[in-house]
Amino acid sequence: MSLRKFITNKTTAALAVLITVFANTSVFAQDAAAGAAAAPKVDMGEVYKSVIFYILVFLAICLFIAIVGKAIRVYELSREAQGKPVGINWNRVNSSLFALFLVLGLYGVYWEYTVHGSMLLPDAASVHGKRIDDMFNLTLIITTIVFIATHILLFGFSYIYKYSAKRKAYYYPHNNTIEKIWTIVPALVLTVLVLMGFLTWRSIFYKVEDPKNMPIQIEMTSEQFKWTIRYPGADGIVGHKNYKLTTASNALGIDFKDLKSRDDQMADEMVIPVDKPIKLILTSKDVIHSFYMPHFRVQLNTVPGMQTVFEFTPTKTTTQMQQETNDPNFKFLFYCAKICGSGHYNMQKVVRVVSMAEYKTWLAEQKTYLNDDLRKEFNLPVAPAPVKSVSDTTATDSAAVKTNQMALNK
Ligand SMILES: [Cu+2]
Repeated sequence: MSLRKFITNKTTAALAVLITVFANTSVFAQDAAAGAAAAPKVDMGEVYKSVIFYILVFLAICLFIAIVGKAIRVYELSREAQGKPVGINWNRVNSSLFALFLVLGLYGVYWEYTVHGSMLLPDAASVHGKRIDDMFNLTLIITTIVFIATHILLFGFSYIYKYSAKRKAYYYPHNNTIEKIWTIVPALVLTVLVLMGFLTWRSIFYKVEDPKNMPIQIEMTSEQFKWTIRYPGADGIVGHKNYKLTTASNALGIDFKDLKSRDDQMADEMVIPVDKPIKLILTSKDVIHSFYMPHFRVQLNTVPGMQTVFEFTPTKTTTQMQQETNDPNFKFLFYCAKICGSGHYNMQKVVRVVSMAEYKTWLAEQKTYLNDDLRKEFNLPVAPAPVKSVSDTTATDSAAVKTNQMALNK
């Protein structure tokens, strides 16, 4: 059997299979129609959800393209047989498609920047965030220029230098000047970007602390699937913790033998004063999570068995941000940015940036981790009974409130 005959046989066989499939489907369709007539409640919307429907649509499109292709081929062969010049100049068709693609593509870039550009995050609300945004913008401008220039060249050349019987290709194998330009220019641009990135990174992570403006420590502990916030209390230092001390009443495993732990406070939300450095101490109880505060351009992994630290200074209060974004419901949030399990989506909490005075008032109201049960557990003297009729707060709370106020007033 000759190859041609073999291929023809194969094609016939394939067509036969296709026809059988379609014939069967139509039989099914008739059955279904009959069924539908008997029970008028069949939901036709279901048909469009089935995989088979989309496979059939795909096959129909393929068949349509194949038929158009064959028709064009027949047209060309008939012209050839009549000795007429070739009907369709495919080089011109392809090159025009390239040109069209370039125009559509560039419009797509413009559309992306103008429509989706506004969906980027608002201006950074922290000191170092401004530097990160500047770097991001500079990188975006440079890459956009390069992207547009190279694509105009790529598609433009394909259009301009399409095959023509009137001219011959010029053999041009090498040019040192061009080689130098396209090696040195990207190398310089990349060096500048990498150096800027390095210096920005260093300014964020290796800054020298100002003894007159020491950061406020806040410890964040991640676990599946929540965050626990610990404020340092009056001494300004979060105390030791040890996972071996973890009990039902001491979920963080705080070591209350450490004096620095005794005044540590718990909080439901993260409240921080504006224009004051904040030192985040990030830890994890189970797997790796990622602490992420997009508006402050803060993101760092929390790793079980070690502490990671990120220092930043918020520059805008929540109220200010609500005015800037024209959204009275605007809230700063922090999230987990590492897919850590089924409840990952739920790992977010509110961050409230307020004035120093508001912060002090709020902090004074937060409870300490140490309570009477834990005092017993750690063999610590239980605090004296509260003075009657003074307030409803417990002795521990009012003691903590007092020490905090004393410390903040210093
Ligand atoms: Cu997560």
